[in-house]
Amino acid sequence: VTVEPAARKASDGRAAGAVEDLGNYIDGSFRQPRNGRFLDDLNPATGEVIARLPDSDAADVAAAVEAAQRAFPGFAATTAQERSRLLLDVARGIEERAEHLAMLEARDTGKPLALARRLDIPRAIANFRFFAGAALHAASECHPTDSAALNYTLRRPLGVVALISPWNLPIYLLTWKVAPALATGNTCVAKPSELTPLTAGALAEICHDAGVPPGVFNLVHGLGPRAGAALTVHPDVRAISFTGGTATGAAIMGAAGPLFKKVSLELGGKNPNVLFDDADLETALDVSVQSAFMNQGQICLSGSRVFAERRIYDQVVEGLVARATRLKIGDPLDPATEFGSLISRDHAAKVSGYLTLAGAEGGKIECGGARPSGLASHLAGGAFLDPAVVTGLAPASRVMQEEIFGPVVTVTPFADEEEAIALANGTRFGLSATVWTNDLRRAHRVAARLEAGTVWVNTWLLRDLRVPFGGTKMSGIGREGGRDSLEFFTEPQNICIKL
Ligand code: TXE
Repeated sequence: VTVEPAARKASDGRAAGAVEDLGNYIDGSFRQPRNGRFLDDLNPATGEVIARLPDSDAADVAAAVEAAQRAFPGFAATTAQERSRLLLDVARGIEERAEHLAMLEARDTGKPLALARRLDIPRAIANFRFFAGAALHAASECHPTDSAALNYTLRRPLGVVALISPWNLPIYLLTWKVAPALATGNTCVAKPSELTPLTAGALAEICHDAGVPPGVFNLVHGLGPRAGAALTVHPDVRAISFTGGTATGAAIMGAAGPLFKKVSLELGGKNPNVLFDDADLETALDVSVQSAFMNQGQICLSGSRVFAERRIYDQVVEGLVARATRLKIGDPLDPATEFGSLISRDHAAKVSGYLTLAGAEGGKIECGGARPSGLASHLAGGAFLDPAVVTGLAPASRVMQEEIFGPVVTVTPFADEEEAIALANGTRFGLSATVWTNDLRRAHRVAARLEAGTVWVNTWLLRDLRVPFGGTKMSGIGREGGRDSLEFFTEPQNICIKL
């Protein structure tokens, strides 16, 4: 069953030419928020309003959770084959609309269209294909108690799960949660970032067209403290998978704790990128500039703290500055653009504030930090900022300790392996780390001592969807990916049979 395009939007009948009103997607249909209120969705590169999204509140959340609750028994009873096929159909729907989705993502986030085409949309497809396969391969354990008993473990879906996603990789991260939630037979309510609602709305259309039954995938737009918070405390939500800032993660953990909900939190990072002097320096620098500035530095896995062995320190600073200043900055929709707009002017102001602070903390801004010159006039209202390389800061400085989540990388020299490890671990975060060396033994030795959920050696952002993904310390709790996702979204039940 497909709905007519007109019925897909919660239009309030405003004049043609007005921006589109997005709807919540609840129980298989697009609806206006009950309170009738909408928020503006901006294109951060131009400042123009490109859509309006529901400013949903607890009433919309309740309707979505109720629909998901009603749909749960039926969906939980589907076979793994059926769910796998459904996920493959969603993947195909994304693939068929890949170009449209890439365009939506670039307009909504300010990221280069080329990046959305290369990274975000292919990954959304891969997430659905991967968990379509995983659904078929899931197995459970058996613990024979000698000849006395046989224990086996059933893994049941949880029920209604809440999926809360951020603005930096909107469809990439939302599908990373939706696909395993549905693969394991749960029903869900998704709450995408209020800053980037467009691809989530398109995903609802794709799920609808793929035949995902009403109530299985629900989407509620709106503000974090209103719609998001209502979702996290709803008594019928059994688990929360959240990706976003550490402060928000703490608020969610605080709200969900007394209600004993299962939570998986993927939070911030301040990831070390350690270059030893035996590394293949050209490759290390090419990848390090990506690691620092891809997606305008707004990736939780960004290598925002570079540590360079003293002998190569000057080369590293020069190499990063040369590469950063060569990045092609401009209109995200120009396919040649490598570096687009930040998510908002507020966020750009926050990032600029850190550069001012870097100066006050004794740092030197080697390049970047200003508004790029020569931008086209339609980008005059955009949230642009030149990528910045900062040196001379103390490891305890705020700029080296706090997640900036923007195009700012610090470079710090180190004397030896011990110091490199101490500097790398010297933060309250622990999401990822990168090590560059051609010494095999050192690579293993250092990697094992780094306090990070993921350590890359001589690479960055190389992701295998089977591996456990997540952070230690203030970077979160829990792991997702492969078997970890299947386990998060299911409840183990032990059955003990006396023999
Ligand atoms: O993220 P939020 P924001 C970091 C980054 C950034 C900072 C704040 O440093 O500057 O976080 O960004 C929803 N209950 N990261 O404010 O608030 C919100 O609506 C339930 C790092 O944009 O964490 C959105 O859907 N939900 C990060 C989602 O949480 C709530 C990615 C994420 O928003 C809520 C993004 C609440 N009380 C930001 N408050 C990464 N490391 O990947 C907000 N939300």
